[in-house]
Amino acid sequence: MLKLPVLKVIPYVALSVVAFLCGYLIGITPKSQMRVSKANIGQLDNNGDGRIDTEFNYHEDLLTGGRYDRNFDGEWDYWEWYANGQIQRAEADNNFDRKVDSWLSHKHGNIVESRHDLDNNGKADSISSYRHGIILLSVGRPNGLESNAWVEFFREGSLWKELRDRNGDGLLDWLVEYDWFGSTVIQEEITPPIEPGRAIP
Ligand SMILES: [Ca+2]
Ligand SMILES: [Ca+2]
Ligand SMILES: [Ca+2]
Ligand SMILES: [Ca+2]
Repeated sequence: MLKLPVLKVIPYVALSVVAFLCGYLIGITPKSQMRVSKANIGQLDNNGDGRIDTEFNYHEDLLTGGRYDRNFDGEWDYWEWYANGQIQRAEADNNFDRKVDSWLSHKHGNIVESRHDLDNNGKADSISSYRHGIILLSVGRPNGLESNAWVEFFREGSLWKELRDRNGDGLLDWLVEYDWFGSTVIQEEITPPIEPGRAIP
């Protein structure tokens, strides 16, 4: 029969075991199948096709980078860079043509800016800004054009207003507004047309 002091210790031991297991799970749950090599590289085959499609890099237990093959075609299409364990920036090939078409910047773990190449020539055509990780504004400057060809406004992550330069004269001349369901509620000519710089808050 167990003596009293031993009985008193049992709940603490049980608690320690639970805490250890929780920590273990928190640390590795998403990477439970991961192979970690001596070179501090962790690799995963998420779809089980025998090809590595996710790779993490570590330095002294801190994540320094990652790359992903999201469509499982054997080509990396998303890259991330970390500092002090927090994501700093990422690049993506969103149409899977093996050319990067999106560049993302992060602060305190949240995305703050993204640039996108819409016509696939390697040059960004739009710049989006975010607050608390949620898109606020997107400005279109096709291939680095001096003036803005369009300005899009978002509320709670949904597009609600856009101003466009439809005739390419460098002035925004067309206004469209949407409701919460994405239906157009206003669509009209802006008269007189406005300088793109004035459209941005
Ligand atoms: Ca795979
Ligand atoms: Ca891929
Ligand atoms: Ca691409
Ligand atoms: Ca472009």
